Amino acid sequence: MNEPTDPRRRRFLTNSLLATSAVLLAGCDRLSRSDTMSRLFDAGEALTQRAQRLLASRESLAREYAPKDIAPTFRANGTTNPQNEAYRRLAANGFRDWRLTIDGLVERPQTFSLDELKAMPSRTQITRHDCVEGWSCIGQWTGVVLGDLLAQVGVRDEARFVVFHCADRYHGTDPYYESLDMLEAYHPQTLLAYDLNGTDLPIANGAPLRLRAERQLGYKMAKYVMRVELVESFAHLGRGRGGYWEDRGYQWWAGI
Ligand SMILES: Nc1nc2c(c(=O)[nH]1)N[C@H]1C(S)=C(S)[C@@H](COP(=O)(O)O)O[C@H]1N2
Ligand SMILES: [Mo]
Repeated sequence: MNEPTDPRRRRFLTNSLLATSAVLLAGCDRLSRSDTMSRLFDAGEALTQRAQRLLASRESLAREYAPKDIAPTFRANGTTNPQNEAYRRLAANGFRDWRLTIDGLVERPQTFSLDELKAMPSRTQITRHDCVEGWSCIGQWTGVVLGDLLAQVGVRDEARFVVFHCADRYHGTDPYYESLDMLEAYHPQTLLAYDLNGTDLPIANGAPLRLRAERQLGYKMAKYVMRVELVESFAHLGRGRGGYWEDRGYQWWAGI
């Protein structure tokens, strides 16, 4: 993983690593003082290894592909054309009046136009999208690194999750939303993408802005993102499970 440059991001990652090592070291210390507990010590060591492997895998990059691997058309799924009046008006005007809001547990709540997001440093990545329904598709995404945006608004220490509020109601039911923990939010491949395969993100794939969290299953990757909210808990949202599909029985943790 790239060395995080934003101090808040670096502090978060360092703290979570230190907290984990402190717990594990404390455990090892205690065990090593007793000579009758060497078998338990071995177990402790195995636990340390497993924890380190888990942490390492949470920091690892998703595989990136070559341009020749890009699918001719990126499949669309779920909502592909939001019907609500507000969204349709924004789309009819080429999203010139669209604004992304970032609020909740941040120091400086802010809105961004599409042009403002496009003027920020961007990242481009070719990755494979995996949907639980049993299909995959490789596409090239360009967008703002979510961690850069979070640095601009200043995340408060109480924030534990980033919630993505979307413009659509899935099949006219409840508003679509999703959430990530801070480690996933600060991952270098986690983007708010406005470009697919070198052109503006099509409406079918989430125009004007959608989440890419490349180590997660497809349903985490909120399309039609209107608002990013930093929260301590998602108990008050939807049915309290952290996402539209989570509220209907899917796992909140959708790592792949
Ligand atoms: N707002 C919103 N985001 C969404 C969905 C949706 O219906 N609405 N469907 C999810 C699912 S299940 C998948 S697989 C991907 C599909 O993204 P795609 O249409 O670009 O293939 O978007 C996810 N994000
Ligand atoms: Mo999906």
